[in-house]
Amino acid sequence: MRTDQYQGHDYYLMDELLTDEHKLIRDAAREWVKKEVSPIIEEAAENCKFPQHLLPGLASIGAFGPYIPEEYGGAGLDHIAYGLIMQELERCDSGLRSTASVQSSLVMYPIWKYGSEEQRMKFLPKLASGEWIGCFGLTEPDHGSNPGGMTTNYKDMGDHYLLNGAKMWISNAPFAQVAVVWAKNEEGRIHGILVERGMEGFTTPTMHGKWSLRASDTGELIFDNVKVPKENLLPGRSGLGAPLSCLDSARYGIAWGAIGAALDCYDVALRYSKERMQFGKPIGAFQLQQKKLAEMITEITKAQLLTLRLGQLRNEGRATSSMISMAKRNNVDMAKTVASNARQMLGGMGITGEYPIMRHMMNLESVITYEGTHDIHLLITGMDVTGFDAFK
Ligand code: TGC
Ligand code: FAD
Repeated sequence: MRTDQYQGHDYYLMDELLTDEHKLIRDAAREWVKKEVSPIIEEAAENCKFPQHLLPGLASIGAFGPYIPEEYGGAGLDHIAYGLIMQELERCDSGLRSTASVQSSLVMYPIWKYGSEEQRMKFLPKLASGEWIGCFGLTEPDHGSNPGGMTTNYKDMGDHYLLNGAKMWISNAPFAQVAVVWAKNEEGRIHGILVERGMEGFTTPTMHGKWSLRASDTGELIFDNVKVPKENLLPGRSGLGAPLSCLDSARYGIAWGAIGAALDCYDVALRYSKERMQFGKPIGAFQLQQKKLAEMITEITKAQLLTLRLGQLRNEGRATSSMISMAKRNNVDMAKTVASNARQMLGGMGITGEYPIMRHMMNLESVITYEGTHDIHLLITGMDVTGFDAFK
């Protein structure tokens, strides 16, 4: 990959709406990414391996639990700061953002929100420092969009729980020390349970053959009569609403992250359009190429406005799940379109690893599928505006 020459794009002067702290955090994340990740990300994607040596650096820029209170090792920041960090990470690679958003929103968040004080003190500081990595097991081989149908279950054996079942498509699973697993009890009620590496009967095979999100490790979680200590059950909330509330936080981060991927594609295409000469002119001087660039920056700017407003509402506790669904769906779709047009603008060079666009395009195929597919989020909006539940 070439030197990372990325510069932010702020067509509607949105920086004026950010605090100095927001800008400081974003710029620190950007610099760290440029120095530590951009030079190696293409190789990581080619090798289909998350570069684990980046974990302490991710912790140092506050990417693990930015909004978790400092007493538990988090950075105690607001949700806009969280979003900006996710944007800078996904500007480089969606898999990098995935690792951080799973750790923050899907592992630290449920332990903080629904865990006991002992669980918080045991897990959160180590997760914040990157010493431990976590994963989130909701999806099963036969239950993806419909997690409420899950069959993973546990039985009360008196002094412990006995866990059986399997989860699939789990980010970070192959190297996580702890898994937040959603399973049904004997009454069929969903609870969160913390399963730790080393527990007998618990294995995490890597999933191979991905053409997308290759710089993120994905695996299965297999539970074969795993004895889980009773103190590992999350006591604070049960029912499907518990995991779905964690998804709200992660989907919110993805809405910001997708803007990062789009910004990178736009940035590369804009620079290329000024350098690449055809018919005696830079290709950026042709109206058809200008149309692509003008539409890209228009859509990016609309997404930036939508998402910053969502961040303000989330800071005030007023962002609804359906608002978050709208932003996740819109922004990922927008990023996919930007990436596709940017790739065309680079001609043949657009399909090579010398530029990041093809990698972003492939990554976004996962991003539009996980955390609720494009169509599931449309149905959530449809349900919100009509009052009719298309899932039932
Ligand atoms: P439904 O009957 O509508 O709801 C069940 C209960 O949940 C409540 N609820 C929510 N609570 C908090 N936040 C939300 N977003 C919520 N949505 C619903 C609801 O009020 C109800 O509560 P209660 O008290 O009445 O029981 O549930 P349903 O079975 O009809 O399903 C609804 C649907 C389809 C929207 C939901 O299942 C869904 O969102 N499906 C998509 C599944 C999904 O997103 N999976 C993601 C897995 S994790 C992942 O992909 C990580 S990728 C990470 C990375 O690498 O970045
Ligand atoms: P399905 O649910 O089988 O959907 C197939 C198609 O049917 C989709 O187009 C869908 O939109 C459509 N469909 C389904 N239901 C309806 C309906 N009612 N109406 C209309 N259309 C419908 N999960 C985790 O728990 N933890 C993770 O860390 C995690 N990481 C992931 C990482 C990657 C790289 C990927 C690809 C997935 C990950 N997932 C994770 C799983 C992800 O959340 C699921 O893939 C996703 O929820 C969709 O489920 P599915 O793949 O089973 O598709």
